[in-house]
Amino acid sequence: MSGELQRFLTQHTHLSRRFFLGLGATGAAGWGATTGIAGTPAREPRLQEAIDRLESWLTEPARFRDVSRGKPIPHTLPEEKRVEVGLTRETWRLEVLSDPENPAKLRKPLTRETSTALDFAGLLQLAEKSAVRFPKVMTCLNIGCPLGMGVWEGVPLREVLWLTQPRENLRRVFYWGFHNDAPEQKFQSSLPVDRVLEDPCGLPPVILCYKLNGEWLTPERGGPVRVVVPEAYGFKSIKWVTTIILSNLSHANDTYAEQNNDVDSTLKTFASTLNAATRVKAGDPIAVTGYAQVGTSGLSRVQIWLHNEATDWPAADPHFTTAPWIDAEILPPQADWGGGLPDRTLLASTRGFDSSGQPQSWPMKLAKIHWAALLPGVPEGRYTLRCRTIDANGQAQPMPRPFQKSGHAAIEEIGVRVEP
Ligand SMILES: Nc1nc2c(c(=O)[nH]1)N[C@H]1C(S)=C(S)[C@@H](COP(=O)(O)O)O[C@H]1N2
Ligand SMILES: [Mo]
Repeated sequence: MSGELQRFLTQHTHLSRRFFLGLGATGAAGWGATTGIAGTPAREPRLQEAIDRLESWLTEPARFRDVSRGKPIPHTLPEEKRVEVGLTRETWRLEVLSDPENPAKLRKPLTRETSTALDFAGLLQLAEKSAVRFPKVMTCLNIGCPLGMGVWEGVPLREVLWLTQPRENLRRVFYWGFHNDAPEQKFQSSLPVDRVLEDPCGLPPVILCYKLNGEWLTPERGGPVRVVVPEAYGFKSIKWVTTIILSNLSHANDTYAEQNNDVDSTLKTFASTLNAATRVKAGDPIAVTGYAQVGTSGLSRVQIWLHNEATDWPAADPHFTTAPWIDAEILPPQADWGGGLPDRTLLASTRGFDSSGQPQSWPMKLAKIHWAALLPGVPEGRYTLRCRTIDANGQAQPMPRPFQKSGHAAIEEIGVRVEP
């Protein structure tokens, strides 16, 4: 490391510490403060302003980003066509069949032919006893950034599986949705049967989902019924589900694998910025806000680092592990959860929340959280702003799973120009 770089880093770290020690954490507006004991100084105004502009925790169903295949895309079909093909609550049917190629032994498959396919009323009947609700961020493995954050409600898939009275030779479950009756449009996903039957490590169950944020699932979000797999990337959560196959196949058989994707990957922990000025004045503190996806390995810290591009970074440290990262503040839950919840008491019966509707742990796993930091002012120059997470196992991004095809975890880089 050059002497100049060393000096810069030392100064940068020092400044940052001093800055942070002086910062209180009293939340104004929607952001209640976990650390906001009476008497702590308010946040620096420009930081507070950036925090107040942050998105809400939950996303309104209509504001999710949509990732839908099909020609035409099933949710764009006119209402009468949707009625005809079973894409409404009145006409939906779900078949649960044995795989002809790798048969599982079922006493009572649910078929259209024998009029035993499950209808929506039948699903709601199961819901009376076994409905569950849980928060989950929907993220596309290929796109990387979350599509939306929701409270998903449904019936554990195992309840429907048991209706078929399986006896033996059952190792895998695969499933697909309506795809215009065109075999080449079929988009299927799959799970080991064990994951359907049991919920390891405190995970919520895999569900047949019919509500999002307390409202019936819209056609765009996969309604009337989609699968939702809590810990998985979006492609496991098949929309417009019509067919479940119980199979003795011993390996994954997801359509998504064709794009070189790692179809067994679970949600990764990573951070991204939402607000970062790309042009600032020398010496002015820089307010930065962002979100983190809390993957299956949890989240312990979010950190940021402003690197002066005039100084090279040693190639031997491609993940910047020795950089003078500083901790951002992980923001407490907002007073208003957003997402268009019709009834705030919904959260009181949602996994991860207590009976008063407060989260049982924070940052919450399989969800998004938000963070904020104020960087001290720096001299004129070109800089790169980076943010990263450190998961609950102490692994810093992009580790422990740096490969793009198992989900996005690369450290984000934003150019910042500091002007005189
Ligand atoms: N039937 C069907 N289900 C699907 C898809 C699809 O194209 N068809 N896309 C999948 C992918 S790749 C993702 S990332 C999520 C996106 O969910 P969303 O559109 O509700 O945000 O849906 C999944 N379920
Ligand atoms: Mo996706």
